[in-house]
Amino acid sequence: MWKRIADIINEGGKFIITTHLFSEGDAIGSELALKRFLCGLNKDAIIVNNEALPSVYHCFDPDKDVKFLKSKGVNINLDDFDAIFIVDVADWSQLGDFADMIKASRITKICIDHHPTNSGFTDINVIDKDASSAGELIFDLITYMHGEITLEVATPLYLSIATDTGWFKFSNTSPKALKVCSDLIKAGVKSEIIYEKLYQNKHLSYLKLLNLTLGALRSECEGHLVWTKMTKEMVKSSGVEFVDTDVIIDLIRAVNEVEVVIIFRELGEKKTKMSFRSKYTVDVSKLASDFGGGGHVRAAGASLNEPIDTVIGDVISAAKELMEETTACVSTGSSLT
Ligand SMILES: [Mn+2]
Repeated sequence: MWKRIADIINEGGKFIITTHLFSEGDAIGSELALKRFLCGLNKDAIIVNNEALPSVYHCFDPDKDVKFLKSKGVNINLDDFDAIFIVDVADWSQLGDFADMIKASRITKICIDHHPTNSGFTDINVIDKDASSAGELIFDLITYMHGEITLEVATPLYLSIATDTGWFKFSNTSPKALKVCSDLIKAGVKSEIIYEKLYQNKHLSYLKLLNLTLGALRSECEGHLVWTKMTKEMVKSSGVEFVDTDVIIDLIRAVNEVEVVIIFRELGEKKTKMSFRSKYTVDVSKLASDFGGGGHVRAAGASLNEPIDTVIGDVISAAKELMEETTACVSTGSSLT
């Protein structure tokens, strides 16, 4: 699985790494770990994303290695590179404006991903839907190439695995994921500090946004489907800089009868992003795919170029239909054994 990629790394000298829009822990952790590994092999490697690094992740990137495609001074000619690594990305649409530029170039395109909806859209695809995270796959690549798991590589890899498993709560918390994290902690990773940097540094404005979002909560299917929206006005009036929807999703999912959670986020007059989560029965990746997105059975997302209120109507109808099909309106609960 890794041989072709290892050959390309060994034979090449200059690489570029990118990830999806709305980059989060797994995306950024995978990029940083891969870059640091490649630089350790005396290769040139740069990270270029569609958007600036969200401020909550700045502490993981003290050297400012994550570049923003459209910022001044970032002038990329893809033909100068031996290959591009596209990590944690399931589909071209997740790459925003960068997708057309990548598709138009002759650069060797390598995708390393774990989303089951990934159809293998690049030249070389390593897609392992059983991997907890893209970071776990980067760990595999490094160990395949007999690379050393230094602390500077281990920290972003831990960020990847811990965030994508919801801090070891979700069903992708596999023996392998825990084994890899055990190795990462042995390499010196400080789990509690990563947690603190990510989740315990919020501003009071965050509670204001939480209040507004919870105030807009709606439920359908006798409470099995719960959704809310986050408009630009809500974000602006609360004063939040970086919107972290995961905490809100977790709060809603804590309610016993909730099976599906949907958060609609207004990004522009005609741009809406959706996050889907489910607990036991509903495959939300199907729902996301119906609206041009993708993801996992229990966590998926999509973006549409339509106003938020139009999107809400369409998506909620589709969600209710899917829930009826999967008879999820009757909560099954789950068993420890
Ligand atoms: Mn991921």
